[in-house]
Amino acid sequence: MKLGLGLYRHMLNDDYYAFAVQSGCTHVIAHLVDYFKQGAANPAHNQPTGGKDTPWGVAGDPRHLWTAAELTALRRQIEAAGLKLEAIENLDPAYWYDILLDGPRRAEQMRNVQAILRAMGEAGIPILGYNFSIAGVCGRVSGPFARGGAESVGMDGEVDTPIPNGVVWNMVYDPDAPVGTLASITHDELWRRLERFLEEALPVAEKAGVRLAAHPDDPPTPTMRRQPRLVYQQAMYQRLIDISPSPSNQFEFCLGTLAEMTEGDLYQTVDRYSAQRRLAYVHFRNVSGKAPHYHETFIDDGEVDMLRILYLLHKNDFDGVVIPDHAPQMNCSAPWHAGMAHTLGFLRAGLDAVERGFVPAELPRQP
Ligand SMILES: [Mn+2]
Repeated sequence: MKLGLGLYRHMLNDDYYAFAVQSGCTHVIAHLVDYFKQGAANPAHNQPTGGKDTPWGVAGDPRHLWTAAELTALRRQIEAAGLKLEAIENLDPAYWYDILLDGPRRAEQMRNVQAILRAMGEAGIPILGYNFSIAGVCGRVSGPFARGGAESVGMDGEVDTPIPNGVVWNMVYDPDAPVGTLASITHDELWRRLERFLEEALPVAEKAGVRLAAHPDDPPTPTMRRQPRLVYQQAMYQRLIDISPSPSNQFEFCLGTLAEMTEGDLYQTVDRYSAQRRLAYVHFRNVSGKAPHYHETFIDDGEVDMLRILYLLHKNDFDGVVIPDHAPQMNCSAPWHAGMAHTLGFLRAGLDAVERGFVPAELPRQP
């Protein structure tokens, strides 16, 4: 297993690369979507939070797709700093909103996704993380929920406010959309849209040598803002993977999100999917509680035994990248860095432990 750091777009520079190397990382996961553009309730020194039903920010320029030249330059810049670029995390909603919404520009936007997959292959970037979601990551509140009053995010109940026209994936893709809200669709319709997306994207991804990695719904409630969620229980990941046996059909395996789900045994789930060799990379985050009442915690402080998770991944020969997902903000002049350094230190020690043969004392666990 390899240790990496996820960097938001405004963090893709030498200072953050040096911070990653200093923390023991060898890999970077890069976000190219600017989640923070014009976001009223979305400070850039934290994970994108937004408000409970206030979008993160404004999506990018649909006419400017990420090019092979830009992606190659990014990979070289990261390599010059002594790191490897493992994945691009998330598609800009501007590129694919009508794939999520089954709108009039769907065909054109599938060509966008295919062009990006080819560009990534050309640039030598092996994974594209995506989140097939209409509401996106929203419905959360921020507060001093983590140990010692550290600011973190969580949920304090279902969020049912409809999504305004022009918003999808919790970003504004059309600021001039007519007044009104998005009509609800069924779970079956959302799965149909995903299947169609994968049918058209996977052959291109496979040919380009790129793996598509699906993030589960965060937070994992059956519906969010009157729209269905796709993977909101641990067992539902199986349905996604059963859509296609393509080696490019993989998971962006988010432990925090999986732990927020109301059904399933997370240790069995990690064992099951890692044994199927479907994990592209893993988000490490701990939580307390279940959706829709949970909060994010420090990595060593939630309900999940993270050393046991590392043990299971190692047992199943997972050799991909693990990264901190989100961490609580620590009280100092660099709250994001401190939270990440704490998580990375924990993971570095945990990885060393399992590679040296550590087995959790409670295994096999007695009922
Ligand atoms: Mn995640």
